[in-house]
Parts: sequence; C-alpha cells; structure tokens
Amino acid sequence: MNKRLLNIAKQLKPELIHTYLNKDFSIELNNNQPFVIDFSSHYTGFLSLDLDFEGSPVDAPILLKIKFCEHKDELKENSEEYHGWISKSWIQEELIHLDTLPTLLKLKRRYAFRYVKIELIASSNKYKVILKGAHVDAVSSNSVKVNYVGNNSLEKNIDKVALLTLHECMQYEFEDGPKRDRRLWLGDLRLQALTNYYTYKNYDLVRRCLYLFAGVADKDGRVPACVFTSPKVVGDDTFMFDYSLLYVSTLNDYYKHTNDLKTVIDLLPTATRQIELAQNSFTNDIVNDSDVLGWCFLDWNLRLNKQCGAQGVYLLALKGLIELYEAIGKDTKQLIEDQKRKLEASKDFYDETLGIYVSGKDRQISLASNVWMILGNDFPKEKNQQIINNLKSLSPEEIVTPYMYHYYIEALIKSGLLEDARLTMNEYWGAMVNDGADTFYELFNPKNKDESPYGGKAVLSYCHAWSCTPSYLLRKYFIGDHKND
Ligand code: RAM
Repeated sequence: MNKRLLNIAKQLKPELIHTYLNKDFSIELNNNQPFVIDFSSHYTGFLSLDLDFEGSPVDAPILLKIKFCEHKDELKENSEEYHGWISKSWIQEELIHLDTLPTLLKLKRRYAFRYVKIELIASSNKYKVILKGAHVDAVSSNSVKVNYVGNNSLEKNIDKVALLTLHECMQYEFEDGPKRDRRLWLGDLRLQALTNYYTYKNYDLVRRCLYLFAGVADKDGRVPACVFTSPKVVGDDTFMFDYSLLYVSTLNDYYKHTNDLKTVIDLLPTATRQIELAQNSFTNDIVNDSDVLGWCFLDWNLRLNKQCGAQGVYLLALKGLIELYEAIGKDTKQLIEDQKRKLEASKDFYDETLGIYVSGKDRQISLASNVWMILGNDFPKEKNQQIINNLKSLSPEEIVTPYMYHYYIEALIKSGLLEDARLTMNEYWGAMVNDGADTFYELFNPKNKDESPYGGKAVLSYCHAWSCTPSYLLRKYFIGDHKND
C-alpha cells in the first residue's frame, strides 16, 4: 500500500450526481401474482416503494419479494436453480417483512435495473396491499450528455446503448458492472478509459483509477487484477498476467489523451515494474503456459489456451512502455533489446502450414491468439490480412465477451480491414440491441444464448462497461474527422 498514491486517488474521488424518477400507481398486490415495474431504461441507484393498505387494520406482517433485473430475460430466471461457482448473492433479490402500513420502504442497497418484480409472498386476507408509487434515486459520477453518432439508425442505437453502459458504470470509480462485480478491474478500465476520452472526457476519473491501482500494488510492486474501495481501499489478491500488463497500456493511453506528464512521471515506476515482473513468467522469451484458471484472462471462453495471447499482450504493453519512456526522454535501449528478443521468440507460435498463430502444447487455433499477435507485433497489413483470412476456414476457438471482441475489431482495423471491422461491430453489438439491450452485456455469444462461464446465467451482468467501446470505435475510426488518428 502506498499511502501517498492512495491519497492522490482519494482527492480525485468524484461526487455522485443524483437523478430522481417517480412512478405513481394504485395497484393492489395479489398473493403470488408478481407485479413488474418497467422503468423503460437502465438505472443504477436506490429504490423506494410507497405502500398502503385498504380494509381492516394490518393484523399480520406482509412479506415481499423484490427482484431487480437489468434485462427482461432475468425476469424468467429462478434463483433457486442457480448452482454456479460464483456467489448466488449477486442475484438482485430481497425478501422483506413489513410490520406496518402505510410505509415508504427505502431499500438500502444500490441496485442496477430496468425492471423491478414485486411479489407479495404473504399477508392476511383482512386487508389489501396497495402499491402507490415507486421512486428511484439514480446515481452516476457522469453528468455529461453526448450526441449519438452513426451512419444509420442501428449504429446510432448501438452508440446510445454503449454510452448508457459507460454512464451507468461511472460511479466512484469505473466499475465493471453496477450489478456485478461493482468494482474496478484493470482490463475493463482500459476500455472504459478509451471510450471516455471520446465521449464524457472525465480525465480525473481515469487518473483516480490509475492511482488506485498503483497505490495497492503488492509488496513486489505487482498491480492486482482489481481493487475494492469500500469500506476501505484494498487490492485484490487475484493477479492476472495480462491485466497487470495492461496497466502500462492504460497509462500510455492516458498520456496520449491528456499530455499529463506529471502523472506519467509519478506512475511510471509502477508501469515499469509490471514489465519487470512479467519476466519471471518467460522461459527463453516465451511466456510459460499454465492451466490455472485466470492466470491470464483474455476472454471468458473457458476452452481458450492463453499462452500465445499472453505473449501478444506483453508485446503491446512493452510497446506502450517504450512510448512512455520516449515521451519523457528516458533511455529505451534495454526495452528495445527485450522487444527484439520477444518478437523473435513469438515466431515460435507461428504455424507455417496454416499461416496463423497457434497456442499451447496442443497448438490450439483461436481468434484471441491471432488478435493479440497482430496487436503486439507490427506486421505489414498484408500479413495481418492473410492471418485473418486463413483463420476463416479453420473454425477457431470463439470469442464470447465484448471485451475480446473489441480487440478483434482493433486487429481488423490495424489490418486495414475497416469495413470488416465496422460490419463485425454492427453485427455483434447490433445483435444485443435486437435482443432488447438497454445496456451492453458482460458476455454475449450470438451462437449460444445460454453461454455463461459461471455455471448459470442468473449472475450475469447485463450492463458491463467493457462492452461500451462501440462509442469509441465509431468516433475514432468510423465517422467524423477522428478517422485513424
Ligand atoms: C469478471 C468481471 C470483470 C472481469 C473479470 C476478469 O469477474 O466481470 O469484468 O474483468 O471477470
């Protein structure tokens, strides 16, 4: 824990902006006949219910079940049936006793929702329970409004949903998702920050997050995969090879968009340390493979071999560090030598016959490996195009997260395949729009709508910030004067 760095992060803690929303009703709640309130859009905040009664005095308590859903599909989920490996407690459900009516029931916990399902589980039949109103106190640290962009209504809709996704995840930090995990993760931060530079432009929030990660680095200086900030700031004891390295890229992106050299100089030791520590994971300049879940993230496809992709992430981070050193006039000799060695060693992943990169001892073919090799290396566009083309006939391991899809699109753009990139974005994110998304999801596999790495869909987050990047891609590459800057 570095108190000085955490103190800077503390000074950058934003105020939350409140938006209030009221709905009036006069609805009788009937036993075991759920009533669903549809707030017409996604909100992150606090709910109050105005409840009254009619008939005889309230002679028995009422028992209510309240369920919050970000997506209409969650309304159908039965939480009893979830037995996955991450906690059931993420399911947004409350069981509440009320002893007296009328009452204004104020729920203490912050929820993320569009729909609220209210079920009267038990009451006496001497009185009727009347729902008179529902009030939402919605919170976000963003108050900036941005005009939607796009060449057609689909793109504008994608932008709208992406912007709302980012807005909802902007709280005291950039959260990954306001339903789950409600915390700052590094991989998510990088994509949120990039989108933020082209939309809400809250540079201080990015700066705060960079300081938080630097402040909680462990005793060796390794940046954890995520940070908790409540009740006090503490780094998680989960470390991921790629996430620690993406700290460097996130700092480099921040510098490019702000020119804030002072912050770069302050945080450069943390960035440098990630590259130094990563050396322990190499043998002969090739990343050591592992089958421990989460040693390196890349994507939630559980079959994915991460070795080759990890090498690509390292190369991208190293490029970022070299750029940062150049920006402040620091000697890059050692870094460039390391880069040469690692680039040379990367050739080992190349399969001459197939014309693509393969990963792990079983030489797995995946999009992720090739995407990260394209991003980490600087091959001629023609070579990139060949790789992408060759992959098409090989049924590679798929991508299941918008996070990895983002990098796939970046790789298509880097290969000069701008139209392909745009089409892929419109198809993938457009399918979520057509699925009724108000905000984009943590995970989406168009070929398997039941996909979940957690052993069940009930805990999935349907507002997940790493999926907000169409708002970045549209503005940076696809429209306007930013093209290819
Ligand atoms: C999940 C979170 C988060 C992601 C990690 C790797 O728990 O959804 O967004 O960064 O996994």
